[in-house]
Amino acid sequence: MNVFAPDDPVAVDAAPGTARPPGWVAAIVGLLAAGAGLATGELLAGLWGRWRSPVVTVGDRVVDAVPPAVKDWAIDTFGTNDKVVLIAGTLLVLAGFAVLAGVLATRGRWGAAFGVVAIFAVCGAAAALGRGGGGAVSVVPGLTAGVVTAAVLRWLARLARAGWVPEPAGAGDAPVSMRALQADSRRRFLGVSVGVAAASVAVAGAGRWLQQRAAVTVERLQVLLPGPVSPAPPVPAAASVEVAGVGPFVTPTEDFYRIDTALVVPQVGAEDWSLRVTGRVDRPLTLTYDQLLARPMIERVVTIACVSNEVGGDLIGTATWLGCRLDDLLAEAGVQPEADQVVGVSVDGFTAGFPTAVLDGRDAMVVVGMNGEPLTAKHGFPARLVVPGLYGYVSATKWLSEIRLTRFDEFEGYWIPRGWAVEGPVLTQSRIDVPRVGATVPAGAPTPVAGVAWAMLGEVTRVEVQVDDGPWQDARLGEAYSESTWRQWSLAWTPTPGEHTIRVRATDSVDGTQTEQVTDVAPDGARGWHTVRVTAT
Ligand SMILES: Nc1nc2c(c(=O)[nH]1)N[C@H]1C(S)=C(S)[C@@H](COP(=O)(O)O)O[C@H]1N2
Ligand SMILES: [Mo]
Repeated sequence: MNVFAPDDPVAVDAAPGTARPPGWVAAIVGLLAAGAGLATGELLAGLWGRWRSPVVTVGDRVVDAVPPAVKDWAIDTFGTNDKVVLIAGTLLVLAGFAVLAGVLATRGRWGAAFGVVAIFAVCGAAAALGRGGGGAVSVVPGLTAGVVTAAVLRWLARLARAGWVPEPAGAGDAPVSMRALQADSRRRFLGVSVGVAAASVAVAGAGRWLQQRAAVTVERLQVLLPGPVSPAPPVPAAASVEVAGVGPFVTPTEDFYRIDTALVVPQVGAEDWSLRVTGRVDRPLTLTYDQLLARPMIERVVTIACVSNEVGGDLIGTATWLGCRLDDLLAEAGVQPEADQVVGVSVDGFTAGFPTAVLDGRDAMVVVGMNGEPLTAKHGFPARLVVPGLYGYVSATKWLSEIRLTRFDEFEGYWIPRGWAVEGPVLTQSRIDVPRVGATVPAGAPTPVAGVAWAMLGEVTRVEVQVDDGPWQDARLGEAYSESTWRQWSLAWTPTPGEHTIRVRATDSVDGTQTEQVTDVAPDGARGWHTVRVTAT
């Protein structure tokens, strides 16, 4: 029985269980096979806009599925790197199963090995379905990755099995020729492994490069935004308190906070994009990007905020938005009387809904421009919603593909079943930007205390500052711009030497003064006074 012939691995297969490549060989086999499959997935994702990387689609599903507590922990621990950590975590789990498939395959347990691969291929394919609007074709990268993985797994495992055949009893007597053959097989296995690894890296690299090239960066630079029929009133110089450390009144786009569930920024080309108005409307509408740009545009300076913004946090920003009025668009579609919710649907599957009653004349917009330029991909190119007064999670859908008129008793937006409040009006807050937490300030000299405050129902009428247990002092307010924007404030303070605690609280025209107790951000936004401790020397 010629089970040792390296050129005839089938002979080895005929005797399952005889070949026992060591663990590290099995691991290499599994990992390289999985790597080759994933690389193919990346390549396909780069070849056609409708296909997405299986790693990213699975990662997206993981993001959707992790319990809110784990997600909060990830954001707390890793900050905005939480996404990188999730991708790494997804890959690590995958690596574990790849090794398992390698062990099974190198032991000739082909059925079990391919079963493991099939489970992953099906997961990858299923994850792509119904997300990103790619339809049935979106399963192709996941399934192809599975087929490539299985093929490479079989190829490498057979080579490995030919290279590590147990020597017969009395190993010392093994014929020299047999040893030479085995050594030869092992060299071949290692050579092929290196080749597969190099090819995978090259293919994955090409795929990533193609995906980048398809990015909308170039396309959005070619967009010529129309001018507004109703421009934003200019921001008066006095809206800014001109204190170093307090940002500009209008936040530059590159400094604007970014929050979304997308693992990689969706690259949505304007060419094959359209916006549909659907659901409980008399006349469903479809608008191409050009048709959207052809509508009368308004320009408004509006502050938007995230419900996850802790007291003192920076998940808030103000931009000059350009877009068409949402109420006009919905009037054209004819909202049916029983509809009580407007839902924005993103190309990436995210949804956010708010009451139709919110459209009370405020400047809710389908936005195409931010700070004088087409939206960046990060902030929702080609179009997003902005609704003054509401937290982003219920209103500010980026990469908008559909506006669906529905009812609260028939549809819940993305974050609602995950424990967040159904309605998300922005709560009144104030923040100390200078001095920074833990700063050292000169004792005996005037030093500015300054920051921002916002009240989206009504306006900020007063901001007060308290140092240690002293009296509450009125801060000087920057000029008010509108009810939908924050207000800057400042106060000159001459500290005595030692440690000090500074607090701030705002008063708005509707709800009065902010409550003192600091609360968690869930389920409807943080309350409480922002406090910083500093040292004067
Ligand atoms: N498609 C999509 N749109 C989204 C989100 C998202 O996860 N996906 N997050 C929302 C949330 S929670 C916020 S606070 C705002 C943030 O908008 P920005 O990233 O432009 O600041 O986007 C909203 N729009
Ligand atoms: Mo948010």
